[in-house]
Amino acid sequence: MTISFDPRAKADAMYKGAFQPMLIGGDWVPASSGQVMEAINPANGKLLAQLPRGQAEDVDAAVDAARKALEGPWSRFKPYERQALLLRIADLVEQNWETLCVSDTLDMGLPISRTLANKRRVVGMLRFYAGMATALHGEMIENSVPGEVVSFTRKEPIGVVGAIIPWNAPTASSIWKIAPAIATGCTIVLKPSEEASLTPLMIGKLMQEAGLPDGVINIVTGTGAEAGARLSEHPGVDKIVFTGSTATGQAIARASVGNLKRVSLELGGKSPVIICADADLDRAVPVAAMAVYAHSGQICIAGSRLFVARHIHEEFVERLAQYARNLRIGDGIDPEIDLGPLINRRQAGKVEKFIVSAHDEGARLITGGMRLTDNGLDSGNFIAPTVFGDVRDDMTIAREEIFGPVISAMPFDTIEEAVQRANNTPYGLAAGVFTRDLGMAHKLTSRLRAGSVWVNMYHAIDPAVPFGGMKMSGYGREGGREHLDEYLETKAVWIQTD
Ligand code: TXE
Repeated sequence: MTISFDPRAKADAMYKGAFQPMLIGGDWVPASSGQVMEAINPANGKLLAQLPRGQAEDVDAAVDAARKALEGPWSRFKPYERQALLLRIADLVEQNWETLCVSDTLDMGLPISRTLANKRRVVGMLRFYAGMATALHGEMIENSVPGEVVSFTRKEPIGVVGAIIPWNAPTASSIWKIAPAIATGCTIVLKPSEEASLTPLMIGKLMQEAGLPDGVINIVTGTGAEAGARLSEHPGVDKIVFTGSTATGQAIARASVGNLKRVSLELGGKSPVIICADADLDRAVPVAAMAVYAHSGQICIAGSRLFVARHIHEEFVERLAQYARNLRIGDGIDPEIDLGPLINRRQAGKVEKFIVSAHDEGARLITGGMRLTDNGLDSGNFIAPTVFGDVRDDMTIAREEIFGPVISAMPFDTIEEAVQRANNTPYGLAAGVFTRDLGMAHKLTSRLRAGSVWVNMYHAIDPAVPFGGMKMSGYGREGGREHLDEYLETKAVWIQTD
C-alpha cells in the first residue's frame, strides 16, 4: 500500500505522555478519585499517555448523563437528524483517518498498513447506520380480536446502552457499538479496554465536533474489574453490548441479571479452516496464513485450527511455513511491517505457554515457536509466526483460544470426519473452506456450526452483513438489519376504533 504521509513523524507529535481525560455528559474530566492508568506502546514499552482510571462513581455519573440525554432533547431528534449526524461523523472520521490509524498502531500494535486499510469498512459502517436510521419502522398487523380493533408495532430505542470493548480493534469496535445507538436514538456509555483507550477518546471528540448532544455518548476509561463490572451490573443500564473473552462475557451475563438488562455478546473462537484436496493452494496458503497472522493472531475470528486433506498436508504446511518466514515483523508504525507485537508481556507469556504445551504434547514444530528479541524487538512482546503440523484434536493448542500467531495444522481423511472435528468445539464464531467444488462448498457451509463461513476467502466483514457467534462464541448479531433490533424494543399497540 502506498502511504502519502510519514506515520513516524505523525506518531512522534502525538500524545507525548500527556493526560487524556474521559467524556461524561459533554465534559472532558479526570476520574473523580483522581486515579490514573498508563497507555503503553506495545512495540517498545514506552509510555504514550496517562488516562483516568474510572471507578463506579464515574460510571454512575456517565449513566446519569446518558439517561438525562435519553429523556431530554435527544428523544425529539427525528430519524433524518440522526442520519445527518452520522453522516457528519463519517466525514470527520474519513478526514481524520490517518490520525486515528496512527493512534491505534501506537496504542495496540496493529501495523499501520493494516489499520489504514480498514477505512472503507469503518467509514462505511457510519454511512450504513446513517441509512438505517431512516429505515426503522414497526408494522401494521391484522388481528382476529372481535370488533374494530387496530394493532401495530412501534420500534423504540432500548434506552441507555453500556458498551464494553476489547483492545484488538478499538476504532472499528467503538464505531460498531456507537453508530447503531445513534441510528436508533439510544444513548451510550462506552468502556474501552484499559489496553487501548486512546483512539476511542479521539472518536468521542469527533462526535462532539459533529454536533452530537451532550450525554448521548459518554466514554469512561478504566479497568474491567472496576468500571466494566459496575457498568454490567448498573440498574440504570438497559442493555450491554460486549466484545471480548468468553470468560468475561459469562461474568457480564451474570452481572446483568439484577435488572434483567438485555445483553449481546461477541466472544472468543477457535475457528476451523478446511482445505479440501482440490483447493487452489496458491490462493489458500496466503489466506489461511493471514486468517491467523493478521494482527499477530489477536483476532476473535482467527482460523487457528487448519484441517488439511491428508495427501496435501505436508506440502501445505511447508508452503505455509515459507509464507510465515517471509513476513516482516517489527514496530507497525513502519509501513513495511506485516506483523506487529502482541498487546503486552502477559499476552506474549500466555502464547509462549501454549507453544510449550504443544511441544510437550507432541506437536511437530514447522516454523517459528519463539519470542523475538533481536533487531530492536526488545519489548518482549513479539512472537514469531508459528506453524505446528500433525496436531491432534485433544492437544491444548487445538482446543483453546491462543490469541497469538500460532497455526495448528491437522490432517484429515474424509470430509465427514473434517466436518465432525471442525464442529467439535464449544465455540462457533467463524469457519473457512477452500474447495473448487461448488457442491462441496454448499454442503460445508450448511453443516459448519459457525456464525460466519467464508469460502475461498476469509476475514470479510461488512456493516450490511450480520456478524456474531453460535454456541459459546456468544449471542446477538452486529451488522445487517438484525443489528438495529439489538438496540430496539418492539411495542405492540392496540386501538379500539368502534
Ligand atoms: O479480555 P477481556 P482481555 C481473549 C483472548 C485474550 C483474553 C484476555 O484470548 O487472551 O481474552 O484478554 C472488560 N466486567 N479475547 O483481558 O477480559 C475489559 O476491561 C466487565 C478475545 O483483554 O474479555 C475490556 O474492556 N468488563 C476477544 C473488555 O472487557 C470487564 C478480544 C475485554 O476484556 C470485566 C479480547 C468484568 N468483570 C480478548 N473484565 C475477542 N474474541 O475478540 C474485563 N472487562
